[in-house]
Amino acid sequence: MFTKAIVRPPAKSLVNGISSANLGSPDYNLAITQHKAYVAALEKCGLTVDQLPVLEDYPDSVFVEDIALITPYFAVVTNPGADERKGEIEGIETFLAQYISTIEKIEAPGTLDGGDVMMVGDHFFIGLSERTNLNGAFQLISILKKHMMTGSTLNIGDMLHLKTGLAYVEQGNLIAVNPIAQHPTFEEFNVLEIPIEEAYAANCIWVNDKVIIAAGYPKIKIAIEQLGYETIEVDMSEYKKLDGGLSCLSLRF
Ligand code: CIR
Repeated sequence: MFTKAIVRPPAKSLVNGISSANLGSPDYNLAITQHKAYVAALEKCGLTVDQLPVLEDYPDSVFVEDIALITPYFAVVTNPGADERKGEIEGIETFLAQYISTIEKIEAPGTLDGGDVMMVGDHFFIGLSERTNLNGAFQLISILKKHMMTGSTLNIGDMLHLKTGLAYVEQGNLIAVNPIAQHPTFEEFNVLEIPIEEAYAANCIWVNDKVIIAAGYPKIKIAIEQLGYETIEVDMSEYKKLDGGLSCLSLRF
């Protein structure tokens, strides 16, 4: 069960965030409203939500998942793969030290974005992407080993991050889009394949037996409810414009 989450409210500079979505520029005021609703959804799942300071110099800093990983035993500050995002990690180590005493780091030339890391119990699947390189992945695997955990890598093709098209919602259930849904690594899971027109919603989050999903994707909502989970919908339209999904907006632990 999770008890806490960390988020970072969007900066006004959000409108200049990195994007390949071709959906136009996000509306800052609407992004703020949606962020508040996202925090409310986490609170509804029983989490206490702490906020990092807004970082005006970093348009993508709202996507806080990419700069750290938090496990029950230690945290990892990443070295984000996009040059324009590297400075987002400033101050994060001190902030995390209030919750957790062991903090590890991914160092250059290794790069790693938290969005490429999916935790399944004590095992971490690490997507190799334009943001996460082999060096960064191997650094994470040796950190995990030190703490009696394991990690493995997989290529994710042209997705931005591993979790762009994949979510583990506990009890052996994986939500996934093709081709990642068919990946042999995930053979042992109950894979719920998401139709391509709802691909964006594959990035959902399990929080204490509820699943928070992007609003407006009815097929995935029904499918997740059929697995036995209560769903909570939040509008993600402004973050979708920057290739950002639900998981990217928080660190949960
Ligand atoms: C970026 O390209 O870095 C942001 N515009 C989106 C990051 C989304 N983060 C995630 O999937 N974990």
